[in-house]
Amino acid sequence: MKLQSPLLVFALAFIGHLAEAALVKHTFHIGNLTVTRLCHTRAVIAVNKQTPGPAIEVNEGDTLIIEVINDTPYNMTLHWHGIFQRLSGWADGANMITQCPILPGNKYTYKFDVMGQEGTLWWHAHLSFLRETVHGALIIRPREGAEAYPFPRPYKEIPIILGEWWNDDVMTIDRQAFLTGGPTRNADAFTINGHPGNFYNCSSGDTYRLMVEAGKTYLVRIINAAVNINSSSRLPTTLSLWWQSMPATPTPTRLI
Ligand SMILES: *[C@@H]1O[C@H](CO)[C@@H](O)[C@H](O)[C@H]1NC(C)=O
Ligand SMILES: *[C@@H]1O[C@H](CO)[C@@H](O)[C@H](O)[C@H]1NC(C)=O
Ligand SMILES: *[C@@H]1O[C@H](CO)[C@@H](O)[C@H](O)[C@H]1NC(C)=O
Ligand SMILES: *[C@@H]1O[C@H](CO)[C@@H](O)[C@H](O)[C@H]1NC(C)=O
Ligand SMILES: [Cu+2]
Repeated sequence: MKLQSPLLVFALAFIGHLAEAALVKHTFHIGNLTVTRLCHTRAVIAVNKQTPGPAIEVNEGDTLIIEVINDTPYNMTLHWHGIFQRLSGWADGANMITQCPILPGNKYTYKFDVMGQEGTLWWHAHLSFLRETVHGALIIRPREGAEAYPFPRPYKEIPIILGEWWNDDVMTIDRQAFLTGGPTRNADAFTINGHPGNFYNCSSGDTYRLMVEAGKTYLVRIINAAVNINSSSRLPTTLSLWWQSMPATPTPTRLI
């Protein structure tokens, strides 16, 4: 499934290579988005008014260019989780480690080549708890595209992003934890593609639903974007509940 058409600026023909390496360009406007979950309405920080944010899709060998416009009152960086950043360490997005933050009202362009890796990666904000809602999939297909998968091409590809939701402003919660020296309180809900599911108070009907066609093969790319390690340890339960009525073939994955 094409999640969001990236703007292909132009393709560079690589002499001696079968496939062409493309330049994939995105513009990420980061700002407020009003969201209601568990009967609580609050402003979250989101990319292009979406949470999860836009999925980035590239082929191995492509060059990614992401222009980030920070329309939030917070310092911002974006980290490309799992990207090797060969010869582009400065584009890694680790706040105050590989770069100074993008100040409120400013912009910054990340540019790096995606080399020597394929699979399901993701991107997220790398400052305080902003990654609660500032995250999205980064899908790397083989250089020759989906036709080159080592298995029959699936009918559709679906990213599933596991995350968390707090009823109150996460930046305030994180700040209070910092000031008191205590831990940040646990999330009020786990989410699947931004939705908490039926089992919390006041979440009835707010579920991510994937409609499937019988007899077709779906490639589900699962990303754990949960903020707290403690919460993450409980995620497998969430997942197994969700899949309980589906026959699925497990595929080995590597932790990155
Ligand atoms: C974004 O949301 C915060 C918190 O509700 C609010 O203080 C701020 O004014 C909003 N900013 C914009 C540009 O709407
Ligand atoms: C934003 O980052 C700058 C360093 O580049 C720092 O001086 C400033 O205190 C930061 N602002 C906040 C709100 O953390
Ligand atoms: C739902 O609310 C009730 C009453 O406030 C509380 O006892 C219960 O723990 C809540 N359940 C969840 C899953 O938050
Ligand atoms: C997180 O988990 C560890 C180990 O299980 C525990 O010691 C700690 O208290 C937990 N922290 C929170 C905030 O729940
Ligand atoms: Cu990361």
